[in-house]
Amino acid sequence: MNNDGKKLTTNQGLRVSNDEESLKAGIRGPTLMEDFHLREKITHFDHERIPERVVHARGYAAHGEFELYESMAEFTKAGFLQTAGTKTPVFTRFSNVVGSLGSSDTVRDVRGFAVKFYTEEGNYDLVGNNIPVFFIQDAMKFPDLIHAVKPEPHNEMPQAASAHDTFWDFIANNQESAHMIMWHMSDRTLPKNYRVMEGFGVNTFRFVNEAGVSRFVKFHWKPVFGVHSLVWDEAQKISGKDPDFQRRDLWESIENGNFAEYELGVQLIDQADEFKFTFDILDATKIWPEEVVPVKIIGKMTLNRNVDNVFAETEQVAFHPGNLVPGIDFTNDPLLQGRLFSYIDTQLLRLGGPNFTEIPINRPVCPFHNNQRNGFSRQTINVGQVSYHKNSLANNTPSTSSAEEGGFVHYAEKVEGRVIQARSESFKDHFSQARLFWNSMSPPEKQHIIDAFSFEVGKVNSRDVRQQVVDMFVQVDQAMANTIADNLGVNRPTGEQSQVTASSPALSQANTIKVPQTLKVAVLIGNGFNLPEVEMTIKTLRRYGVDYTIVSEKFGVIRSSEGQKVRVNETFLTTAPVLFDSLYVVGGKANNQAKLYSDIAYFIDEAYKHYKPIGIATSGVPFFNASNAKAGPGIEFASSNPEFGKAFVNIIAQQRFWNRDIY
Ligand code: HDE
Repeated sequence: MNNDGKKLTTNQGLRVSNDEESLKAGIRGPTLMEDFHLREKITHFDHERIPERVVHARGYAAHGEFELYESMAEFTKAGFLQTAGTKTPVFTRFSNVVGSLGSSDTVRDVRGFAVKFYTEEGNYDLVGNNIPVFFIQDAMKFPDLIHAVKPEPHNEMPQAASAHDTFWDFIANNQESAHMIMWHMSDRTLPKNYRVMEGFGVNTFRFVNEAGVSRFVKFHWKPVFGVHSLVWDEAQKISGKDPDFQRRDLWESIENGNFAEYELGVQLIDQADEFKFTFDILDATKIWPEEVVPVKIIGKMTLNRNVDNVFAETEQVAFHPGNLVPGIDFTNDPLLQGRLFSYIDTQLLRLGGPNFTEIPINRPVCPFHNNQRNGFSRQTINVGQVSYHKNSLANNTPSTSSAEEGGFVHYAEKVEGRVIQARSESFKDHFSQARLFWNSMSPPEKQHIIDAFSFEVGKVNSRDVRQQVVDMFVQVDQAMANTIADNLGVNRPTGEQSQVTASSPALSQANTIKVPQTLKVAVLIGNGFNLPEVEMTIKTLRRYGVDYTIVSEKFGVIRSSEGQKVRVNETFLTTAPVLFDSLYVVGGKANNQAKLYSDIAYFIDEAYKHYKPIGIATSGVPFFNASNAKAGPGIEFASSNPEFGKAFVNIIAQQRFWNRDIY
C-alpha cells in the first residue's frame, strides 16, 4: 500500500475534509459522539499494539536469497537443495532473547538467527541462535529458565540482563546449563553486529534422501566477514549512545549495498553412528566439534533488501521449527520436541488467532489449499460448497499427494520404550564440553570470560548464590573459578575440574576471518589540515571498502590549509568513539582549540582502551600526545611511514589489539 499522492479517506473509503479538529458543539464546546472520523482514528490507534514475543521480542530483519553451491541430493530430497545455483527467497530475523521490544541492542544476550526459506515446496524455517548449544536439555524447563532470566517479578528489574539473582540461582541449581553459560560469558553474547555473528540450528535434525536413507544433521551459518564482538565497556556505552546500534548497522549496510552474507554449513552423522560419540547427539547442550564432524559448506545467504514496514514484516513474521519440507525431519531431541508445540501456540496469541499464515510475510510462495476455514480476521474468500475431506462434490479435492508427488511423509523412525519421565544417562555429563570450550579460548577470551562472570555474579545480592556459582564452575576450571571467587569475595571452591584436555580451534574468535571492508573510521579533523596527506589516506580507505565519517567541532564545512572544503558528517557532540571501529586523528584548528584537544583526546582514550586501531596523521601527533594512549600495537603514525594508508588499513582489518598496554 502506497499513500503517496492519494486523498485521505476513512477506512470505509469516505473522503475526509478535516483531519485536525474534532467535531464540536460550538467553537469552544464539547466534542460530539457523531464524529466518526475522530472515533475511527483514535480507536485504531488504541489498538495498534500486539503482545510482544515472550522471548526474542526485540529483533530486526531483512529479505534476501539463499543460493545452493552444490547438490545435496545424496543426503536430502529437499527441493531447494537439489540443484547447484538454485536461489530461494529468504526472510531473516535477528533478535535478542531477554529484553523487551524497546530495550537496547548491545546488551549481553544470546542472539536469535531465524531464517524463513520460501521454497517451492512450502516454507521451511531454520530457527536458530548465534550460540550452538542451549541452557537446558528438555523443553519442560524452558518456562523456568525464562522466568529466572527475565526482570524479577517483584520489581521488574533488571531489563535485558542476566546479571541478577534469579538467573544465577537457576544456573547453579540446574547444572545442565554449564556449557551454555561458558558461551554466554564469552564474547559471543556481545556480537558487534548481525553481519559478523555465526548462526546455529542448535537442535539435531534429520536429512532424508530420495531412497529414504536418513542422517542426523546440524546447521551452521558462517558469516563471510568473520565473527567479531564488542568489548563489554563499549557495549554498555553503546546501549546509551545508540540503543539501535545493531539494527542500524544492518539497515545502513543494506541501504549502502554492503549486503550481509553467510555461508550455510551442515554437519552430518550417519544413522549407524548415532552412539559412536562421547556425547549424546540428541543433547542440545552439546556441540559436535567441527574437528570431529566437519562442517560441509553448501550454499550462501545474502541479505540484500530492507523491509518496507517493520511491523507488517519483522513484527508479524511467525517462525516455527516445525515448518519443514520433504527431505528434512525431526529427531527425538527433547528440546526440539517441545519447541514443536510452543511456536504456533504463542503465535495464536500474539497474532490473534489461526489466520496468521495469511499475513503477507508468512504466506508461502507456492500454491496452498486446504479445508481450514473462518477464525478471526480471515482474509481468504474460499468459494464453493465443500470444506471437508473426503468428498465427492468437489471430486475429492483438494487431494493428498504421494511422496512421489511431493507429499510430506514423516520419517519412519523405529521407536520403543516405556512411558517414563526421566533424563537419559547419556545426557548427564555437563562439564566436559564446558571445559572443551574453555580450553579452546585464547588468553584474552579467557580473561573476558572471567571478567564477565565477575560482573554478572557481582550483581547477585545473595552471597549464597555467588558461592554456589563458583562451586559449580570449578568443575570447568579451577584457576578460573578461584579468580572469580576472589573477585566476588566468596570462598575459593573445593571441587575438582573436568579432566578434558582437548580443544576445538573452531570455537575461538581469535581464528576468525579479518577483513577491512565496511569497518567504520572516524576522521577527527579541524581546519587547516594537510589536504594531499588526508586525501591519500581517505582514497586508500575507500579502495579497501572502509567507511569513514568526518567528525569535527561543528556541522558545515572545514577547510584545508590551502582552502579546499570538506563537509562535516558528525560533530563531537552528535557521535561517540564507541560507534566506530577505528580513528584517523588529523587534528587542526577550531574556534575553541582547547576543547578540540580535549574532544579528540577523549576519542583516542576510549578507542585505545577498547583495543581499537588508531591512525595518526602528521598533524595529529600533538593531539595523540594530549591523550593517555601510548605508541604500540595498533597505533600507526603517518609521519614515519610512506606506506601509511596501507598500514592503516591493515591494522583496521585486525580490529582489536589485545596485547596493548592499557593504563
Ligand atoms: Fe525459541 N521460542 N524456544 N528457541 N526461539 C520463540 O516463538 C521455545 C529455543 C528462537 O525471530 C517463541 O514466535 C521453547 C532454542 C528464536 O520470531 C516461543 C524452547 C532456539 C526465536 C519459543 C525454545 C530458539 C524464538 C517466542 C525450549 C535456538 C525468535 C515467539 C524448548 C535453536 C523467532 C515465537 C523470531 C522464539 C519457544 C528454545 C530460537 C515462545 C519452548 C533452543 C530465534 O514459542
